[in-house]
Amino acid sequence: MSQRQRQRRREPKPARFAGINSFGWLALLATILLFSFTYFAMRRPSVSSPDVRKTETEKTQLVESPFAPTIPNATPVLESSPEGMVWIPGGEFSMGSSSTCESLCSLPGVASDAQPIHRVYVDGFWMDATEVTNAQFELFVAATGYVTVAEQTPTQAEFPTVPPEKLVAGSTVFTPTPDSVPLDDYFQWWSYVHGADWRHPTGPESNLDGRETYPVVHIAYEDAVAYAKWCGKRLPTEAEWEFAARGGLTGNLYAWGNSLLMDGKFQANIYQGKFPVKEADTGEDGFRGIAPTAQFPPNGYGLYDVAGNVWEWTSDWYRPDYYATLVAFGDVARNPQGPESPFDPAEPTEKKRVHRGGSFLCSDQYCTRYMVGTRGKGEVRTASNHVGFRCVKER
Ligand SMILES: [Ca+2]
Ligand SMILES: [Ca+2]
Repeated sequence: MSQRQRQRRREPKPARFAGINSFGWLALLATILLFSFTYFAMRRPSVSSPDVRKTETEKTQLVESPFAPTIPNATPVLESSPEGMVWIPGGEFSMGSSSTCESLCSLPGVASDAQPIHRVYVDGFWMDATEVTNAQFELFVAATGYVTVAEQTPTQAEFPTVPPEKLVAGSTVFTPTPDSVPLDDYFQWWSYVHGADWRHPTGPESNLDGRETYPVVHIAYEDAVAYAKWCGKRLPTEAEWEFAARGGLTGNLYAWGNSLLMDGKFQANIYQGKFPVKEADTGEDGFRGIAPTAQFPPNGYGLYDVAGNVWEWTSDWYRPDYYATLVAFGDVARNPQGPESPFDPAEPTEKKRVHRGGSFLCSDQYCTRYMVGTRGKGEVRTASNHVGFRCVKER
């Protein structure tokens, strides 16, 4: 190879590019840009459409969610609220729970009575901001001399098969077990205690000292109705209760959102630890057992303890198929009052009304019915130390 040949190899080879002038460069650049734009436009959806910005999971949830938005009434409140009550505007909402968690109360299909999700309208009303307290119930009893069901001696007519010596006044009290037990039989941790009543929440040796602001318990349905009537109030329907408990939000698992904890903190008095073992409630939420009212943040309407602390009576008879009945009628159910008569297939002879909200004994281990759309039930003359109530008042 000659010196000239070697020199030519080291020199650049401009000949292959020499024909591209500045116009050519621009054209090439434009082609690259056009190709890139077309390529990415085909791969990525336009950001101008909110729907396609959702992830696939979010889109699935949107399609599958049976909850349509809550539409509160816009009617302003002109008057101030009665003492201790807050205004619930009423409106249209989707009612029920889509939870398919079979561990609810360890009973298969127990959440299915809160389905299908259905559309409901309720008028506005005032609601007690808290569960009715011992101090409030004391005022009622002092004024009227009222005697609760738990304080009355049961009659042989009411309980024909019970031996006469066992017909004693009392109520049902949570009695923790010494050791772990299968969670399929609640008789293991509930006892009928002679002398248990609202003044003696855990039995005759207990009292209300220092418990003025605790929710009143051992209240049968007729006791709650009597108190409400004396106050010029009434019990909420189940639909009113759920509309209020949702606090204006749509389709959430809990009254405050979709996470049990908010900023790492519990939002309700429920149960942590091994249920129902003695001294196993760790009180991680701040309370072992029942708590005074209003110890956790209120929901969007200013209601305290709509989840947990004590179950609350509503005025609806209980039937597991009631929501399906409403759906069959079609359209929006307006101010539903519950079924005409009660029926619980699990205990067909007992007359039960709906309980809502769960209690200090509910946990993810046993009973997660502090979830806002789920339902409870109770025989109307049966009281216990984890069931109370709150009232509503019409405008
Ligand atoms: Ca607790
Ligand atoms: Ca409650």
